[in-house]
Amino acid sequence: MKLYSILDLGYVDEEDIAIKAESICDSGINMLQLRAKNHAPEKILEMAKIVKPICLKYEVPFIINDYPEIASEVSADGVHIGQNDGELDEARALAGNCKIVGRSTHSLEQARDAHKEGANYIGFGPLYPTATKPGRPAIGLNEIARVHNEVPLPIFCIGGITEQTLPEVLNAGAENVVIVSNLLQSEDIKSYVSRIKSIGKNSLNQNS
Ligand code: TZP
Ligand code: MG
Repeated sequence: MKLYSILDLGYVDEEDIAIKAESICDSGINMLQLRAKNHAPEKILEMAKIVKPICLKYEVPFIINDYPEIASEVSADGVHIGQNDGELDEARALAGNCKIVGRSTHSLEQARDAHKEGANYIGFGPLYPTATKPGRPAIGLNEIARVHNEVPLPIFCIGGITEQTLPEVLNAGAENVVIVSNLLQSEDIKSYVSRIKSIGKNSLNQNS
């Protein structure tokens, strides 16, 4: 099970991003995204320049949400694009040397389309209602097995995943997960991630 963490400025103060990025990267997560829905692009660029060397030090792939140009400018590993953020080809062209283009998907159909359009991975959710993406209806767990059978991409289930919900998410067939608020609000990120990883290892359908 890969664990994708999002450094979401809805939960982290701007002045704390370096220390948070360091403790997240040091915890054993597998990928980190910078997501700042209420900051100007110039500010996001500044923050990306702070987070990038930390990811490099821990060899954690670094993804920028929403802004392929910023991803290109800081030589991030990738960019993450929502359903309303335009074509993947366009994002890839703007993202320069970034190899990874991820797409948010909220249904099986969108997941199939993202594969056809050349996404390198998809987010699939929100599985549960979540304050991190207010107003976006939960899709539940029913399509998880099917999306894994039909879409040959790395799939990251997302939305309302916590220590408590993770076992049922994995039992429903999830291979990889994104956890945002539950991880950022945990008291000790390193021990939180080690508990999450051990839930992943103990799940029947996991081999890593
Ligand atoms: N896309 C779908 S749900 C979501 C995003 C960015 C937020 C997930 O956050 P949390 O706090 O893990 O529910
Ligand atoms: Mg977006």
